[in-house]
Amino acid sequence: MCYYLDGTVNLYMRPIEGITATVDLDQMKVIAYRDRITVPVPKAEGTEYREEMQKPPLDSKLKSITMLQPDGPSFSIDGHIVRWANWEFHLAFDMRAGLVISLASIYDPEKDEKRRVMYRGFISELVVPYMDLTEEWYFRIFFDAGEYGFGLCAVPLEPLRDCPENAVFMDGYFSGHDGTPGKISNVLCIFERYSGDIMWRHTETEILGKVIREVRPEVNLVVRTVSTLGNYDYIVDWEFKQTGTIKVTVGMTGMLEVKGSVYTHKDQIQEEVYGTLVAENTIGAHHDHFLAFHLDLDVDGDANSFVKKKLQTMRANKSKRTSYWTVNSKTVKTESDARIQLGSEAAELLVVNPNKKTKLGNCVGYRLIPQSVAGSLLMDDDYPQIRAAFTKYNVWVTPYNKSEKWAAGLYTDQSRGDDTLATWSLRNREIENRDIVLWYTLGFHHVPYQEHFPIMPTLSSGFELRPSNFFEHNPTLKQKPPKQINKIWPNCSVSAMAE
Ligand SMILES: [Cu+2]
Repeated sequence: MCYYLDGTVNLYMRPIEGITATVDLDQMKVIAYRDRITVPVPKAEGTEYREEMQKPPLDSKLKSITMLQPDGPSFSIDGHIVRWANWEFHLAFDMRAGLVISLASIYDPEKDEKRRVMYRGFISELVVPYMDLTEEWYFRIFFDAGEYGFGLCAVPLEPLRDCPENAVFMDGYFSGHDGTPGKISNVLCIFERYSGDIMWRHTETEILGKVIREVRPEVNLVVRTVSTLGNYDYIVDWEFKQTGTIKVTVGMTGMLEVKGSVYTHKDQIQEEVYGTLVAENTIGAHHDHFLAFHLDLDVDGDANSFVKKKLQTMRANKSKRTSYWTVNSKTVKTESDARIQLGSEAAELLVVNPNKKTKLGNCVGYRLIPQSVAGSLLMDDDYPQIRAAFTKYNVWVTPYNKSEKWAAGLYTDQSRGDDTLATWSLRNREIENRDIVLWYTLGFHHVPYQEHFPIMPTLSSGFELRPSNFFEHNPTLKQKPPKQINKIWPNCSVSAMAE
């Protein structure tokens, strides 16, 4: 791919279309060169995104803002073990997966013990297939973890910008292709997030003569990493909540992959252009982002089962109502029944420990709450789909196997789709009451819009792993909320600030 750097640092917005160079990597030679079509290079004007390069006047309506923790953070880091509130987990950095969370356990005050939730969780693969069939574009299918290294492409985080004032940073190490150790400074940041949200609350107004109000503010612990893969930047947050929830959010920002075009107005377009005109001579190409999460949950031990609770509509007979819904719970026995395309039916998806029950007799579990149900729209016989077959389903469950880590195969670069999550799952192994891995494919269909030019505002999605009959009751009752900060500045009050 060729880009024109003149007049901008936003080279991705100035593609030189129509050129294909074929390089023999063994000989390190260009062995073929083709200049097929002539298309105007989009202009540099309007592609600048740096603050100092914007022409005045700049809008400065926002006043100062910060995050304060006068007593210091509430977490501690011991080597790579992080402890915060009721949580403990290990942080690692991997050149292929990026951030790896392992040995995540939560303290249960009722049992007075730490209970394992997740053995290991990481991004196994990230694929971005483009939907343009022309000669210079049809092959643009990027496996960002397997081909480029989601960790290798991680970038140093900038204090006060990428992470808030109260963040602590950690470096990442990897071995280069010749074995030389490499380092990425500040590759992870760890911070407590308080954004004014409510963990839970209630105002009781039904008791005559008094009002009872109880509000618990939400404070969470976030581990963040950012990987910049060419034009795109991925912000990955693993967030731990006192309620026992692990929330993962992936934010996408950076540059669209755009195509140079002869068109300057939508009315001129009479052919399939495989995208949206986002600026003059600039087409933002249709594409997807699919992230495969490897979630090796160990809910209270490693013998786990996958349970599908279908919500079924029932006809009511002897009632003034005609219908209701009820829950039909089924333990999934083998891999084939655990492949799920989300959105087609109402169901709760849980990983439970069938050998451990609450005092009330419910199996202890964690449930997957997906935010996105997007799955691949390509046909099964399309080459990108064969290689990225994990995108066909949003949810898969496999028995743990140490060689099954990378959803698009160990050797992704020249893969033909014979070593993927989909091919492993074809063995249809038993997954009941054993060490299992839950795979969630987080998908984004990306139809570009003009606001994504010249740099795209972050678009986020993700999932939650939420305790479900894991605790005997809401586990946060005895957790004291953080101290209110205005007490340390007696002269500063809300009303004074309002003036
Ligand atoms: Cu995109």
